[in-house]
Amino acid sequence: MCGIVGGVAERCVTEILIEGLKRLEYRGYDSAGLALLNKEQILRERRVGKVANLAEAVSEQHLTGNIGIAHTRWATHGKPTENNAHPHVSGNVAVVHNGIIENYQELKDELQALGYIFTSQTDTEVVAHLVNDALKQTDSLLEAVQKVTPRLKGAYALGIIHTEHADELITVREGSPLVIGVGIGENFISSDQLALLPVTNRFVYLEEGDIARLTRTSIEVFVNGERVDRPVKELDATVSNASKGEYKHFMLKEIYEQPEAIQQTISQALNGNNLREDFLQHANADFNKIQQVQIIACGTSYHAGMIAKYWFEQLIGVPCQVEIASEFRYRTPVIVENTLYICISQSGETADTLAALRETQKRAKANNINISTMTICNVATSSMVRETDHHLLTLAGPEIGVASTKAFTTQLAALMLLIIKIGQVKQRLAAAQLTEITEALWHCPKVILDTLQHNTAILRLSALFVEKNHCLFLGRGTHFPIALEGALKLKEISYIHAEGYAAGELKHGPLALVDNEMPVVILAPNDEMLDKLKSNMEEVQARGGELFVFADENSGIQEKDRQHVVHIPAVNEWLAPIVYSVPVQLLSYHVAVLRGTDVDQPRNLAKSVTVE
Ligand code: HGA
Repeated sequence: MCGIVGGVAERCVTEILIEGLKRLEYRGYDSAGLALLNKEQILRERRVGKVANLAEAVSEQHLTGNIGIAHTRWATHGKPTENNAHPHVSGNVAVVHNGIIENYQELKDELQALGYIFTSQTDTEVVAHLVNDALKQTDSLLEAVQKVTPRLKGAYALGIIHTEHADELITVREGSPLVIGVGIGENFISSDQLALLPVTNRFVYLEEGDIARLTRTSIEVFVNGERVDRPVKELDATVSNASKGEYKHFMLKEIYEQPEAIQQTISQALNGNNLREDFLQHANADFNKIQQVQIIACGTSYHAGMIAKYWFEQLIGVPCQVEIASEFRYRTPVIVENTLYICISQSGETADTLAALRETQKRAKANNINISTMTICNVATSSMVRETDHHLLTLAGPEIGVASTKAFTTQLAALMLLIIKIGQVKQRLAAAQLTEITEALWHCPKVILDTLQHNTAILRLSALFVEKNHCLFLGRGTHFPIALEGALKLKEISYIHAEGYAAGELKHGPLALVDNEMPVVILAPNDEMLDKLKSNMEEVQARGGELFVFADENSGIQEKDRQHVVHIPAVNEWLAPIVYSVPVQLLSYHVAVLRGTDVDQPRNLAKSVTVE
């Protein structure tokens, strides 16, 4: 999604802004731009494509300034062109914006009637003109912005500068993430703190509705015109700067980081084969009360939720529903007393999931219904963590590749820890089962390491996908969501059309697609569904389909004509979906590299989907 970086300093901020934008590149974008104030002039440069193009233009023209705003755009309104790239300028005002102004057309009509000329098709440009217009009534840039924001419908984060206020930067957070980076004699803004780590590790996390005025030496935050205090938080120095190290792509690095990420995630909860006493301790009373679980998530996180549904119901007998957030938030679902609502999101900022959470909380409150809310995410400072009763962090470290890998497998580990916890609080988990699962959790990083040893075999198989246009992924039980996840990974980064199916559904439709051009990926752990899965494999082979099977080493499934097999080390049945995620990630990765796509920033996609 779009990124914002801005700064007000004594030194020139050009390099800081460009470096910040580079750090936001992983989120996906289509164009970039910046505006600097210099001698009461706005110096603006915008380019379609990579930040490197912008950096080149900026350095050729020696653009300097000690206050500026910059942006990577992921178009929602208007094509990815230079004219549509941010910052947008009106008179002496320059604006960058993340999010969507839903009532922009109405505002645009009004502004055009007043004589304002629009030079882009974006929704954002109305903000620049509105602030410019409001400055006819006041000399204060802050007041002008405060006048404008009540007129904007939708979700937005803004950075605004003005030539006649050459020492201040105004920022707004309303439904789209925005943090302030606190420096010494300089202050910054960004939509993601990662962008500001080279200049500070001290942050002010704005809340929805906050408007802030930054100068070099001061930060003032306002809500409805009143000054409010927002604490400065120091970030743990271990939040590492993102670099690819020895790996060609972030995605590959993140695939290989999974054993450690899972180990970290487990370590926060387990002491040997027991749960740590302090693990989610403050949630005990709520967990005791809950009668059912509703998971809300999008994309890969939704697949993690689907697997958790099997676990919640089979392991501890707690009914569990899972729903895509963009559907849940708009369908007025019945809010049921004593339900635990779990939001799963890598960033903790996913717009649809956050909106679904807020809607649920609002309706529960209005109707006096007792519910609990919980977040599973990878960012301790995220909005979801702040806005739910409880949270459980995946300790995966920053995930930069757009296609989620380690965030997904650590979400699964976290969900299993949560299920153990709820099972224990509600006395639904036998001691023997607790030991079986905790032992298997500790063993999981090693099984993943052993699975990663098959990388070369998987690379060899991936060459057979390069020319294909379609692909099916099949699995049963907890491996049905892994089939969906495998298909999602393949389409996201290799652009091959792929579908995931529950293998039992094959004969109800997708079998019609199978011919000798159709690769079919099978997930075959050694579980009670194995024999049924073998029958489904026969059905595919009988129609000429080519099988690519990730099979348990003890499954009895062997290589034969048009049946390629990679044997996966034996793994506890409950945790098998975590391990079987790895070969499908590697397969998608290698196919994408062979097809020459932009693996870490696939076309049209973005990390941390902060617009609806
Ligand atoms: N609506 C604006 C900004 C889009 C955005 O925030 N994307 O993540 C535009 O289209 O320029």
